[in-house]
Amino acid sequence: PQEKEVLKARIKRLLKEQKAVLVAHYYVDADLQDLAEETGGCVSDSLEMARFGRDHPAQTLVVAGVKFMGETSKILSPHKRVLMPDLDATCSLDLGCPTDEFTAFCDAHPDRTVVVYANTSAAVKARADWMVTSSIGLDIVAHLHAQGKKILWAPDRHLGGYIQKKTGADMLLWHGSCLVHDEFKGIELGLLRREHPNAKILVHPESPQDVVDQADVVGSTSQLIAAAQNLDADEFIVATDNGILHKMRMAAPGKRFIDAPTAGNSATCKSCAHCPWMAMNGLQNLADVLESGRNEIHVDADIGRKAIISIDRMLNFAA
Ligand code: CIZ
Ligand code: SF4
Repeated sequence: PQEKEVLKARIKRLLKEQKAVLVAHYYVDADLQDLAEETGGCVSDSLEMARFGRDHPAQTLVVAGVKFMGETSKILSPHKRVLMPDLDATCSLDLGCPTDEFTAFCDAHPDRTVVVYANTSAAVKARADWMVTSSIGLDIVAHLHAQGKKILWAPDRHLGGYIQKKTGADMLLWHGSCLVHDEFKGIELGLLRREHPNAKILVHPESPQDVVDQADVVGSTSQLIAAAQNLDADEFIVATDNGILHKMRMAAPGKRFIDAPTAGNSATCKSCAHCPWMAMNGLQNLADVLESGRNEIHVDADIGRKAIISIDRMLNFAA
C-alpha cells in the first residue's frame, strides 16, 4: 500500500511536469480510475475518452485502456502526443477483424452501407461509412434502415444481432465477439436471478442473446452506470466487465452490485468477467511511460483522415 502511494505521487508529479492528462476507461483498475479523477482527467467510455482528450488543452494524452482507444484518441487529436501504458493491450474484437479480410468482405458487398463498432482498428474505421458506439448504434442503424439502406456490420455479432432484432434492418454480420462478454451464461443468470428476485439486470449488448433477453436495461457502459444510479432498486446483477463496478458503487452508494455468472461457476472464477487487456494497465507502467515518453501511439495520417470521416458522421448524428 505504501508502494502504491509512492507510485501515485510520482504519477501526479509527472502528469504536471509533462503537462499531460490521464484518460481512463471504466474497465481499468480502480486505482487508475481514481487517479484520472483526482488529477482532472476523465473516466469514461471509449468515445467520451477521445472527445475529452480532444477538447482538453493538454498536449499529451495518456490513455489507460486498450489500443483502439488510443488510436481513436489520436485520430481525434492528430497533433497531440498519445501515450499508453502497454501497447500490447488490445481487444478480441479488433484482433478478430483484420483489415485485409475486412476490406475483401466490404468489396464483395458494395451495395451495403458499412457500419463498424468503435472496437476496431483505425484502418477498419477508415474503410467504414459509419463508426458507432453501443450507445448510439441502434439509432443510427434504424435511421439507415428507414432510408432503405442495407447494412454490413462488424465486428461484434452479438451487438449486431441485437441491433438487427430491434430495428429489423437487413444486416450482414461479421463473426466477432468480445472474449469477456461472450462468456456470460444465460442459464446460470436465470438461476442467479432466482436467488435475487428483486435484483435488476443490467446487460451490455456485447453479451449473448440469451443474456440480453433477461435484461431490465440493455446499454452501453455509461447507460448502465446511469441505470444503476437511477433505477429504484437495491440490488443489481451486472453483465459487463466488472471493472465498471467501481464506478457504479461510487455513483450509487448503498446499492449492491453482483457480477453476472460466466462459464462454469462464478464463485470459482472471480475474475472471469474482466478483460485481460484492460488489466495490463497499472500504476507502474503508467509511471514508466510518463517518465520515458515510450509507447506513443501513431496512426498513419492518410488512414486517420479517412477514419475521422466515419467517426464525425456519428458525432454529427448525435449532435
Ligand atoms: O466493451 C468495451 O470494450 C466497451 C464497452 C468499450 C467502450 O466503448 O467503452
Ligand atoms: Fe475488447 Fe471485450 Fe476487452 Fe472491451 S472488454 S476491450 S470489447 S475484449
